[in-house]
Amino acid sequence: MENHTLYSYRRCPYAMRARMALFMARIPCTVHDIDFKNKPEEMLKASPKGTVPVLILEDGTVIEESLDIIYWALQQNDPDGWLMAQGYEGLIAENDEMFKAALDRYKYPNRFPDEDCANAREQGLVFLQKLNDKLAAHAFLLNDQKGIADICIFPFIRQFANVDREWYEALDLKPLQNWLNTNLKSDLFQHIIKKYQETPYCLI
Ligand SMILES: N[C@@H](CCC(=O)N[C@@H](CS)C(=O)NCC(=O)O)C(=O)O
Repeated sequence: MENHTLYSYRRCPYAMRARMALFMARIPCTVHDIDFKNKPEEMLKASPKGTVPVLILEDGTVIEESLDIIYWALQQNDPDGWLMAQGYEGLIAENDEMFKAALDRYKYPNRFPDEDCANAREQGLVFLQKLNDKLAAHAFLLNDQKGIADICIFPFIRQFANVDREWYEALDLKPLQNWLNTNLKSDLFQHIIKKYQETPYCLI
């Protein structure tokens, strides 16, 4: 087992994007797939906020936000120059703030008993349309190459699409739907979404 430790959860979109960046950067680490109802004590000691992903480096440094893990990983090794791209920060922030809020209210309205969540799907759709406009002009979000914006955002679009597959498939957003399928079928995603019988496991 390797000495960098990642606390993760297979289906968490933040953990997915961190695993994709770590794999892209070929950083060996030992991945603990956690049980939310029984979070490991070592993880909570390192990062009391209790969310995944959390990366603990060999020297004890704790990186406890998915974007910080991604930036750290790509600073070590960025084979396709993802950090050189221009203009990804704003789009990722829009995903993580506005779109994620709409996704949660659409997917889990009973977690927001004091709010009217009836418009959440429409609010999310505005972001889908914005991405679709970009994807009508080039194959990936920033240009014709997959990059940091794509891996940071598509795990959330996947969740949104899966809430009501029939509704999503009927949308007139072909470039977006093709982009999501391409990302889901990619070797990168297939590798990080594999089910392991045992935890911890080695990501590389
Ligand atoms: N801002 C954090 C968000 C991470 C996050 O919210 N992860 C969720 C899972 S998708 C979590 O760990 N929730 C803790 C819980 O449900 O107890 C990041 O980017 O790493």
